[in-house]
Amino acid sequence: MSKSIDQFIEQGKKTIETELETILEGKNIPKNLYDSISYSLFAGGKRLRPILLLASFNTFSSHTKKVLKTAIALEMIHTYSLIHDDLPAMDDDDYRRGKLTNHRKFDEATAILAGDALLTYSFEIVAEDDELTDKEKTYIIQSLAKVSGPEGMVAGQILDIEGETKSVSLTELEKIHELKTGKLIMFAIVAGAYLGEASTEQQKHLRKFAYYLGLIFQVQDDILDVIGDPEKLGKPVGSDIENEKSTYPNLLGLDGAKAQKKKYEEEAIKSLQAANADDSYLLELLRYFSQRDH
Ligand code: GRG
Repeated sequence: MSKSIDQFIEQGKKTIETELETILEGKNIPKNLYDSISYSLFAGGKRLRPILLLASFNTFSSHTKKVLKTAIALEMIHTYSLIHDDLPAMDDDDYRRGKLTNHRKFDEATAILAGDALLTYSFEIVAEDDELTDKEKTYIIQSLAKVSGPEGMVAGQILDIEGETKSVSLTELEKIHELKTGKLIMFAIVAGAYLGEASTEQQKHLRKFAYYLGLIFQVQDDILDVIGDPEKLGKPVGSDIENEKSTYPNLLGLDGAKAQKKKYEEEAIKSLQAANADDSYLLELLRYFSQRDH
């Protein structure tokens, strides 16, 4: 680890942005759709998932080029999910990352189609990736579909919507987050380890690490909605309390949520150690996730 974690994140972000710009250039996409896609792809996302994938891969291999297409495919799926999550039929949000949401900037039909395009294009990118063997492509395409599909992120989204009208237990809340946000995070870690040729045993422990990391990400998201800085977050805070949403602070209180986060951190570190991967950026990213302010 020659770079500090901040340098690693900064450099990873730049690498991902360049790769995203390159892949969109020269594509024959109708102008309005292109504008809508790039508006959300370059709206200031933190690129956490691709950075996690790079960190996981780099724990076992230094040939970063091998995972770049997989990393941007993942970011595209994440971006699609946010565009659709903001739609009137879902969260009906006007702002994301301090900017108008896609359907507010363009219109609803364009936003839906931009999401559809990002989702489908991500699979095209992996299928055409010359860096991967056919076996690796199949693995990545199948895993990406699984984590984002009806047993993954989409399942989490519907459970979350249903949960809005009833109170849920901590176990149910964990299930929703494991699916809705955790699965893409899990993909980043496990696919990075797989492509880096980590052993099956290491992948098993890293899967567990990723599970807790996903929950840490979500508790912190909920905590930020209570005590976060709206300027840094690019959105107003307090909406979860107002909407009586099932969140960690609403369920456990603010201190309870912080204590729960600490429990997840301890479990995550144990798994990282079991994978013999604690001397890596993954440990520092765990702290970054837990303490992030936006
Ligand atoms: C529409 C199928 C479908 C799924 C949407 C992930 C998701 C499912 C909705 C997002 C809802 C949300 C805001 C959850 C809180 C946690 C979260 C995923 C925040 C956004 O991720 P960041 O902080 O986003 O990594 P940036 O803006 O940095 O890319």
